[in-house]
Amino acid sequence: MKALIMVDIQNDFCPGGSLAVPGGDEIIPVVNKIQDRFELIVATQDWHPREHVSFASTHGKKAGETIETAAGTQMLWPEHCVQDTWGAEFHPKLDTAQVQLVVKKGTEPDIDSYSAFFDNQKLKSTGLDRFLAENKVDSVYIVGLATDVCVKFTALDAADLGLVTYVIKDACQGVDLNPGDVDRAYADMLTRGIKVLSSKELK
Ligand code: VGL
Ligand code: ZN
Repeated sequence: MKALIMVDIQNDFCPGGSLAVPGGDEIIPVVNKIQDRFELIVATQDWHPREHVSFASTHGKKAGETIETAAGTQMLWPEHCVQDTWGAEFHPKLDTAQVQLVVKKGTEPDIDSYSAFFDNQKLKSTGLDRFLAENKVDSVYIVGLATDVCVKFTALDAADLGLVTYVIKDACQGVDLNPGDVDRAYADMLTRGIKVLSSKELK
């Protein structure tokens, strides 16, 4: 069975949001269009408590600065995807009617979670691995925001879990905080055996 994983297609990652990915909303028609090729659809939400460790404001620092944590170097971001706020909601144009599981991640105050599977220290699972196993999913198709952050880490963990992993390039958009981050993300993914394809190549 193959599953579609829609990563963090939330208001804060789209134009008008606090951590807007340029053109983030432009992937939504593509994502909506391909949904009918999948029997199982999962969506993730970045879902942070106030004063989350990943927020620059929590540390009196500026976005783009870093701090050291138990999970390694933590990039600091503007406040985003705060639980139960508009910014954390799915983008209103995203079709969520067929979503069978919503995975909320980054919910612990002191640890960030870029991947849909595990926190950045790999201490806790979100339960997505078990859900996919229970549903006999052997391949996953990943789309969403942002290519060089949560899409990448979700894809790398999926591949590590032994799932055949695809990333649909025209259904992802990156932050590119440092120019070249998106290209490097695709290079890392390809090196790990992840397949990158266009939505037009979907069967
Ligand atoms: C993300 C930065 C911080 C993402 C989440 O969804 O790619 N990026 N939190
Ligand atoms: Zn976040």
